[in-house]
Amino acid sequence: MDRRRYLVTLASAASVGLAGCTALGDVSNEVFGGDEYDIGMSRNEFLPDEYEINVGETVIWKNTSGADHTVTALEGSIPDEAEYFATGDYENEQTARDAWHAERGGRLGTRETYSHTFEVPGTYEYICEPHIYADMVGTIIVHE
Ligand SMILES: [Cu+2]
Repeated sequence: MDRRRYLVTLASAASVGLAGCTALGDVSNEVFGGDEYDIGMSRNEFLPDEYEINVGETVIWKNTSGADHTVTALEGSIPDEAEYFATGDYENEQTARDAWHAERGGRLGTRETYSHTFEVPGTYEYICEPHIYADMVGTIIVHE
């Protein structure tokens, strides 16, 4: 818990510091290097594929492979009250999935990260749109 809060704070501070400094995009790897993420993405798996947190915590995904991935929540498999989430910040699942096929929208490239804060308890299922055929799916369980 303490480690997570510290990292999230650190990450926010770093992105503020890097605003307008995109030529140094690689600097973000220093912040998220090593084990400073929660869920890695291999060639076609979320690692771990099941992850548990408490309400209000933030999950950080990192693409630890050479392939492009997405994090795309399954609208019918998240709590009713929950905010929809997907890389690219699309409003709903259909838009997110269509965007990937149209223009690789929501693409998370190698070493890029994505984070989402979970405010509603329950079970959330999500997929990687480009690798759903390989069963690249994940579950987040959020406890009260
Ligand atoms: Cu994938």
